[in-house]
Amino acid sequence: MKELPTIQLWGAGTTRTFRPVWTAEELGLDYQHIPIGPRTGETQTEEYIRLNPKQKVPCLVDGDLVYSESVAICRYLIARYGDGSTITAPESLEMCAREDEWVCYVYGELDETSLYVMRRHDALSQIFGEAPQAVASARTYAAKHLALIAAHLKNRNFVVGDRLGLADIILMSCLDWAARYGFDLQDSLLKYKDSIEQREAYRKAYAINYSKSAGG
Ligand SMILES: N[C@@H](CCC(=O)N[C@@H](CS)C(=O)NCC(=O)O)C(=O)O
Repeated sequence: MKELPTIQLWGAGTTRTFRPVWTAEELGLDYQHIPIGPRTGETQTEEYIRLNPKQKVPCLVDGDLVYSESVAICRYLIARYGDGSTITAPESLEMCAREDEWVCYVYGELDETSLYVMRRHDALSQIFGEAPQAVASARTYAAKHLALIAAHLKNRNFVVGDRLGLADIILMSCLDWAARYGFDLQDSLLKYKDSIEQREAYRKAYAINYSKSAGG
């Protein structure tokens, strides 16, 4: 009987679960995908709570190692399995700091502060409460930061350096999310998005992750 891969990726259907799946596809990893969704009860089983007491997706299991948090999972996979041929970790301290700067910025300002606030207080308002003012203000806030990112991406193919990296995984997943929320993306963002969408690993991961349900 064929042995199961030692890497398990738990979670499907959301922007956050897309990131590890895409990273694993870029790295050409052999992994088992367990497509549980948030708010379905699937994160509340005893087995899953043992892995991730936060009861959130995504979660990675690699042998004895277990990590939650989409950024941490992707960073781990790239550092452990990247061979420099597809997605790469920066080589110098300075470039690592530059990558962190972009990852923290995009994750903090676009994901958590804007898009997820919109999701919590609109589509998920039955859980988190209706807050139209917060949703409108998060939209304006996201638009401001999308404009700054658009300026950075003029004449660039990737967020940092000249290869796909963690910052691209986080940004592209947020741009998909922003597009679903009807943001008018600037030309440089559209060009960047179009070019990333040509990647086979991106397309495969998109099909795997979003065959369940789309969300934040
Ligand atoms: N900061 C976490 C966020 C994880 C998260 O909030 N996941 C959502 C789905 S996108 C979830 O599992 N929600 C279920 C819940 O909050 O009960 C990450 O980036 O992985």
